[in-house]
Amino acid sequence: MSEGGTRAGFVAVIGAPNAGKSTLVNALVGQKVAIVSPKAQTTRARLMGIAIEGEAQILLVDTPGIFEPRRRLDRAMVAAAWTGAQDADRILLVIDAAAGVNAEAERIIASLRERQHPLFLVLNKIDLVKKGDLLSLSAGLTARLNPEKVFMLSAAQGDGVADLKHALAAAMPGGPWLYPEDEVSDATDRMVAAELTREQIVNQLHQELPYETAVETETWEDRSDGSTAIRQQILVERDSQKAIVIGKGGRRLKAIGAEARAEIAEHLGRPVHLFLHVKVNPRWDEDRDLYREIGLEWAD
Ligand SMILES: Nc1nc2c(ncn2[C@@H]2O[C@H](COP(=O)(O)OP(=O)(O)OP(=O)(O)O)[C@@H](O)[C@H]2O)c(=O)[nH]1
Ligand SMILES: [Mg+2]
Repeated sequence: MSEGGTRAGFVAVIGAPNAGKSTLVNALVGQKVAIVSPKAQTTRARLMGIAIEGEAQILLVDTPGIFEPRRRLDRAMVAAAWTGAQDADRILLVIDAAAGVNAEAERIIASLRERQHPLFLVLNKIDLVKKGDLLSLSAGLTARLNPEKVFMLSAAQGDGVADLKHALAAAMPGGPWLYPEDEVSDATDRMVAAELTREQIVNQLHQELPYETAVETETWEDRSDGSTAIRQQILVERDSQKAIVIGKGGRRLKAIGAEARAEIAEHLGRPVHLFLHVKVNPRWDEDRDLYREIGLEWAD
């Protein structure tokens, strides 16, 4: 890559929980770097996905959804999202066009109006809405936020993603690339592995439970036979939750482990032995070490 025409910059992807931010980051990168689920509050910590378009390197900061924080973990998540936005060259505000401007989106809009940060507006999930509704949503938001550009797309189906990528590339400042060209994210293998297990928990379990769960890596051993042995601990807050995660005769935990193991092996490109066990810790969300492990700053 020649120095002359290169560009590189940061784009903070923010929005309400479940708007499709992580899906969009994966679509822009062209592979899965962030976990996704139909439930709100899936992303816990900032994660950078790296997309390349022509001479531009676009560093996409996927952030936790912004919502009204109640407990410490919430505050840390919301703080992580706004910190991601602070120094970005562009903020990409993702709105779920099917949900419209809900209370959570309303809070974010109010905050953005105060910040006056260069903004691209993305109306996502257009596969779910009628064109007329989309246009009035777009008009209303444009009047309030004055974005530099507006995109209507479907992150899940890929429609409109190429246009957005192109426009982001053009908006990046000139300068050398900040990461090697084969790098797709800033997450360590250890973090990716824990996230892939958490993704299975979120997707295979119901109700509030996923939110009250965390995954911690205990040991990681790259063996001489080319395989990797990983021991992870699933933290839950109550005994009753432990029983649900384990399931009848251990079936649920086995299913979570089987899917996670396959995904981790694919990510690492080597065979994986995954050992999962469940531990009850009613106050895991008050454990400072765990925050560090999952990439969050302690919120006072
Ligand atoms: N129909 C449709 N569904 C979508 C689209 N984009 C994302 N989704 C779905 O919306 C849900 C949430 O997607 P995520 O990417 O996890 O959303 P997020 O904004 O990262 O959510 P948090 O991390 O919880 O804040 C998932 O079930 C996605 O498959 C889209 O363009 N169309
Ligand atoms: Mg997410």
